[in-house]
Amino acid sequence: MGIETIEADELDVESVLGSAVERREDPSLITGEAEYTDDIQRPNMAHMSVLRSQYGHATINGVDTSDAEKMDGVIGVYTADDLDVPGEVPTGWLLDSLKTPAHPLLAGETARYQGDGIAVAVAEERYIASDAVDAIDVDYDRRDAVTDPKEAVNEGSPVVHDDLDDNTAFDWEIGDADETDAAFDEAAHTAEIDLTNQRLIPNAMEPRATVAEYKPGTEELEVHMTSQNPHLHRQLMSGVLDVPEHKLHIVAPNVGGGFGNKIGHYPDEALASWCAKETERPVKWTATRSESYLTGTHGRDHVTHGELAMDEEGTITGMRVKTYAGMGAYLSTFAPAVPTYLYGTLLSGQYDIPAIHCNVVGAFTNSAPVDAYRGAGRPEALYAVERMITLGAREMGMDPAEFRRQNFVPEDDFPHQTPVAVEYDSGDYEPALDKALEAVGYDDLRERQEELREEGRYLGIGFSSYIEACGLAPSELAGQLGAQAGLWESGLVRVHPTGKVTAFCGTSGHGQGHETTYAQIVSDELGIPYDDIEIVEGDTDEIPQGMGTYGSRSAAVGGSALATSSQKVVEKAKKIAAHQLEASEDDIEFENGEFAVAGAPERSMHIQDVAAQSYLAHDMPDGIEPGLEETSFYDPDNFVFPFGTHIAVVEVDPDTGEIEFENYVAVDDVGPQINPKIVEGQVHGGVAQGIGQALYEGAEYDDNAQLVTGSMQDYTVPKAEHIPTMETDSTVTPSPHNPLGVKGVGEAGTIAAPQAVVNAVTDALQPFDIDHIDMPLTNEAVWRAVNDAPDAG
Ligand code: MCN
Repeated sequence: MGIETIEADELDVESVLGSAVERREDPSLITGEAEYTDDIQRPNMAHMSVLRSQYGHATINGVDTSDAEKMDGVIGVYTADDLDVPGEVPTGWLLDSLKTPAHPLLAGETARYQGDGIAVAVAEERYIASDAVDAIDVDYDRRDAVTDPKEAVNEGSPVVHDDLDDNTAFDWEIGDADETDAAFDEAAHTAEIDLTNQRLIPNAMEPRATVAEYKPGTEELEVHMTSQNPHLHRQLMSGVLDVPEHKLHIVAPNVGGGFGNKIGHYPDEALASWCAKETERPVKWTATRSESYLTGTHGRDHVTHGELAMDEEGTITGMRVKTYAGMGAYLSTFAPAVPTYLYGTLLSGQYDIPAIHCNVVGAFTNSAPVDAYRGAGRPEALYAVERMITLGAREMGMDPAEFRRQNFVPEDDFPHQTPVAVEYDSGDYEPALDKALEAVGYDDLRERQEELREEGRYLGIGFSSYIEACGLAPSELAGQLGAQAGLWESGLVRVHPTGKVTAFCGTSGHGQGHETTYAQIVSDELGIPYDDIEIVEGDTDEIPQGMGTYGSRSAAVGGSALATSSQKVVEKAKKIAAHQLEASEDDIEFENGEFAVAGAPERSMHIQDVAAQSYLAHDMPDGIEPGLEETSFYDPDNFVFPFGTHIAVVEVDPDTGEIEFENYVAVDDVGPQINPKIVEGQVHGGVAQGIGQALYEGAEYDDNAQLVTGSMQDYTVPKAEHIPTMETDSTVTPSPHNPLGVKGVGEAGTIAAPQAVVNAVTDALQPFDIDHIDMPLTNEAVWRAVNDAPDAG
């Protein structure tokens, strides 16, 4: 089933790019050999535990640590008063109207969400540290709390930050309000929807963890941590702890999944590092699963009203969107960018919409901070768009596939400028839709749907024609939009005297298979066998610089940095080869690693032999330095825009609310695929996460801001049995913005799937006149919708 893999020894340099070679990282990962942060042991290592607020909102009158301090094995107990560093966790993205209340490492006077850190204990053993935390006595005054983003900005709601007037974190808009209002004034038809994009809790297999070690002799702080972006963490932590960057060494060993949850700078890793310096002992902290639920950044949390305007023929003329986006109690690192620039700019979807206006109000709430979660803003946008499109088709009485086709950006209109700032660089949407229609056997399916309805059975077909913007870069644009960092990527390609290669990239994979795909890229560019190439990521001392792995940027930006460095290596090697072959550089041809004199192929030299000569350096061309390694900082001109159509086919039992998948087809266009097996795996995983949101997952806080879905017992993460067998296919429209033509795939499935499923379920329930059910579509939610429906009888 699926794409067949090939083994590395079957690869040759002619076809290495695009081959489904098996992932080279898997043997160590699946045999337990791979080292994760929590596996790290250091002599004399101590352990840290964090006391977390038990209340969602409370005044802290005092913290009594005396009992904890007296316990055997306790090395130190620290509160906000003990910290002697700037200690303010910064946000990494600014907006014009953004309020940036302080986010201290430890809460001093006010706890603003359940899980807010109040004190830490460092002890000889993990369980002693945990017991010490239990022995700390906090004098709290509980306060009213608010967790719903729309309610939070109402007058009279409890205010999360006393130094702010209200809970509005920002009020942001994009698009032209007047033009959009005019489109609605003139519309022949409109469709509208109220929807919630529920708060989600990311569930990486490995919880966050840190091992920090301070070396007093050199004043260096070495921090191993579960990071998606070690250099970015170094930059942020340097400010928080007042340690210069060159004295801060961050390493991300194997990281067991991130999904966006390990991008942000949290207090805990900095606290463990501070404790290591304070106690002059290596300090380990590993979050429990419950701590992960309480304090790891959550995703989504939108309340949205959306409207679509159409003319007589069903051509879309306008879209209006108002969204309230929960930020949680503090601004996490990328939080302000997620519901704004990663959301509003994608509202045009695959459609040619002349006027769009979107207003987003960000709200502080008494809940865990919200940040990027696989897709980050784009799943929220495409869910809103594709639900509106489905209702637009329904309003027009048109087939949902044909309504989409009629409104697609036409193939000859690329690059396409949308009314929400972004320019789609390339695209061709109909072939993906057609492939998906063919794969599900659409015409027959509609007939079968009719027949089954006669029998009282409810089949539904749900479309998601999605687009996404990823390959997060370019720096200039990011800077204009408020990013506090560049979004380029660095790649260093070092050809050793033996002709073997070590390539270093500033991205930091944590499950995506970079060691495999990057080696494929470098092998293809240099013509050096795949097995001779090693990839290194995740270490700030080894890699020149880096921005990390998120926003499906690694292939497009990191891969391009490595490709560019490899090309520079070939350029230099060509000069050396020409000199060795006593030919003019202009006469040298390069193919599959071999430099040959044009017209005299017997006069040739392999790049691996050139490498040996470059270090031997006895006979170098004038002006050429010895050695063979090159570095690039690659910064593209635009995002890349993958797209596709997913179709879910489900049967719904209206008596029980049960949903059963009959089929799931995913046709994705991510440009040329470096490794089709890895692409397929990313689509599978992404779709599984999207189905999780559609049917099962949802973080719930009660009125006191207590997280009632605080463990896997209460928060349903889908199991293998809940995920349908998927049929995947692709179209290939290369991006003009990078040397490989690639577009990201890491988030595509998660961006595409939720609306495919919800559209399928509401399609099945059309006979009951059900237009919308909020996710997650649990059996109960579906059963209730059917029972409350006008045509329930
Ligand atoms: N690839 C390819 N051909 C393409 C595009 C990509 O072969 N045309 C390959 C890449 O070389 C890479 C993989 O597919 O090996 C994913 O590439 P890309 O889309 O660039 O995404 P990133 O590597 O930057 O990964 C980030 C992305 C995000 S944002 C989330 S969230 C996510 C995801 O990847 N989290 C993951 N996939 C995950 N997979 C695992 N196992 N664990 C996570 O935490």
